[in-house]
Amino acid sequence: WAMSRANDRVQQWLFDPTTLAPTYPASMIDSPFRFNAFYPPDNIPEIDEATWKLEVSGLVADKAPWTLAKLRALPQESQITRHICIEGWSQIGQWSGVPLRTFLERSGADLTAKYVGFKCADRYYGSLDMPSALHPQTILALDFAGQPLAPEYGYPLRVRVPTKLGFKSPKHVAAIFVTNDYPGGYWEDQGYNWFSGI
Ligand SMILES: Nc1nc2c(c(=O)[nH]1)N[C@H]1C(S)=C(S)[C@@H](COP(=O)(O)O)O[C@H]1N2
Ligand SMILES: [Mo]
Repeated sequence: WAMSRANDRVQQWLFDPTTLAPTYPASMIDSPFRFNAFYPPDNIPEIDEATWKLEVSGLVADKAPWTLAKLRALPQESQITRHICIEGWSQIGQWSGVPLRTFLERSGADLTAKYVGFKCADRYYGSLDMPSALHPQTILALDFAGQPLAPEYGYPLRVRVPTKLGFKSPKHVAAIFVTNDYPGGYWEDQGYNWFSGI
């Protein structure tokens, strides 16, 4: 763990917040797209759009929860990027949604804080360093392949961070918080490197 934390510090220092992950033409999109989670597909959470809300807490001025309609009213960004899983597979997909930077700015988040954390409907959780959270390609994805996210791909909202390994992109996000206390993550707390840039 000490070695992994030292590795995190070097990776954070090397990270260039203006370098973009490669993007691809629509002809290269993989279909069908692979599902992955820490459980089999029959355990995918069932989420009701009518009652769903995104909670916001921590170092944020506006803690009012967000509805899907409110998120869709924000500027949207679409990108075709490669999702790379630490388990040894990768696929190209198209994700669209709200840049996390835009969301954090509209929420009055303290952009000098160290971390942005995520809690998910399936008990998964994760976190990003603030420079990665503010990276122009880091989005709160609402759509996959031009359609609202299917349940297996993280309905109704997932993070998509093309500059990091796939486990750094939580699906089924239910809450976002901004903090200076290291939040860890589902796989990070079992030994995966936290920064995990690609
Ligand atoms: N909520 C949640 N998010 C998650 C996971 C998970 O189990 N639960 N698995 C992660 C891992 S390891 C990968 S590779 C991707 C898989 O995303 P996909 O199903 O869209 O391919 O989701 C990531 N985000
Ligand atoms: Mo993964």
